[in-house]
Amino acid sequence: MSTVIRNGTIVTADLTYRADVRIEGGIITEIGPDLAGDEVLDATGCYVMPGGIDPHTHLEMPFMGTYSSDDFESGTRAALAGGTTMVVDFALPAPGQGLMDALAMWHNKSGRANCDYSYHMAITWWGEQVFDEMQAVVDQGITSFKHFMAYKGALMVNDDELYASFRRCADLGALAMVHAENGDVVAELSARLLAEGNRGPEAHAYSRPPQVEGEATNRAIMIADMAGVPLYVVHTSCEEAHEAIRRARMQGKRVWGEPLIQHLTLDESEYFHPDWDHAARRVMSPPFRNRQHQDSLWAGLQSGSLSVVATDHCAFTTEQKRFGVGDFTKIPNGTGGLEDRMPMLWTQGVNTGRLTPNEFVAVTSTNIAKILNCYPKKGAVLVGADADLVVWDPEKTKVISAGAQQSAIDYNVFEGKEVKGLPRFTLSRGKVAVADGEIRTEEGHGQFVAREPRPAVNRALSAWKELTAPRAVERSGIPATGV
Ligand code: DUC
Ligand code: ZN
Ligand code: ZN
Ligand code: ZN
Repeated sequence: MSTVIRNGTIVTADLTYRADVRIEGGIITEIGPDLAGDEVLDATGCYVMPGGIDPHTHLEMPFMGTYSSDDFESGTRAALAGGTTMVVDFALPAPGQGLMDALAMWHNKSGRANCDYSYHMAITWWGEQVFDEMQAVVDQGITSFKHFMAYKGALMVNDDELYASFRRCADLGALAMVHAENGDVVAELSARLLAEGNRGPEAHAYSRPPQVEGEATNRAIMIADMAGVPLYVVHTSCEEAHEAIRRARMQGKRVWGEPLIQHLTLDESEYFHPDWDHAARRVMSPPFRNRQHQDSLWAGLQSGSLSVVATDHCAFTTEQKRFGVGDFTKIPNGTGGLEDRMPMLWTQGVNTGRLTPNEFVAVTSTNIAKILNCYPKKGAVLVGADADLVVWDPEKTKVISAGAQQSAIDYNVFEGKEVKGLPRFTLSRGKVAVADGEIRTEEGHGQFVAREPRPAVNRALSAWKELTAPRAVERSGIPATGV
């Protein structure tokens, strides 16, 4: 049984050309003119692109006294509806819990996934057990480790732990990742705001100003440099953090920044909405920023100083958000976006001329496949690659509305936004999961994507050898002053 995508224009991160695509056994087996197959998908007027990869999701995650409401079934269904064919979720050990134990929990949840997936492992505490188990995690194909520099008293790790874990990542050929916000300062600002009577969702934004993100991003970059490990900074939301990443990259450091579709398209005025629910539904960390920061993020994508657009999809219902009535620090942090990332970025990026279609493919799929070392299995339209594809209709429009979404929550932060550019077909390893808006997903179809470590690349920093292998200076003669 073969499937052929006919009459489309293939768009990859570096090429645009007319060709048909043949798929057999979930794999692309031929690319060329006038192909025939058992099942034919008409791509007339459409672009045939690598399916999106969202490297930042929190599905069914225990967090802030509850669980995020999209699980691997609804979350990956939302992903496919919007043209995303792979998600990378964060396996999150509770402090004190073993990494392999957490991994088993995540494998259990992801059995319901409709599309392929991988994980990053979070380092939420430090000790000999964590150090040892990091090797086992890498052996299981999970080669990226996330560190929270915020959420003091819960998930946060301190600088000594960060440095130790970064060193371990370097030795294992793994990628270090950070949520970069200064958790100590956030805790102080939050306490002060509450003491002064600021209890509403707008205080959440005041408690996490750009400075806390800029400081932590700089700190993580410097610590990663000293540890000799490549660094991926998740949810880069402001110019201060972007500036640090830009500078590091210009210095030849392997550092990547990931703006979210929410930060690119929604601004801080959302927190001043008179309706408490409206504002609280948009509480996430880092918070939405002002227009100057948004301009900086777009410029980063255009110039290449920022590499990936993700969602940090972490969906809570209105009822869950209301845990924080009277105390903004108890509003579960997180917003959805899995279904809307690709159409929103196309509409506000490609249709405005800020991004080319090829750049769109790079930042939604190919760049992260390379960073996470699963390219060209994912992120490519090549013979031998997985047939994770989206047939993208640039003329198709809709108005985003919670009533029509796949996500399990009762609202959408992009409600009312008009998008132009939507999937006609989304294919997960060759299986048509979405056809003209009709959802044909298959629970459990998704497979785990194991990734290899990359020992050569993480030792690219010039300072690494000197910093990790110091030699005592040999001197002769008697020192001029006492020893
Ligand atoms: N930020 C969020 O808003 N939610 C999940 C975790 C995070 O860092
Ligand atoms: Zn985060
Ligand atoms: Zn996150
Ligand atoms: Zn299947």
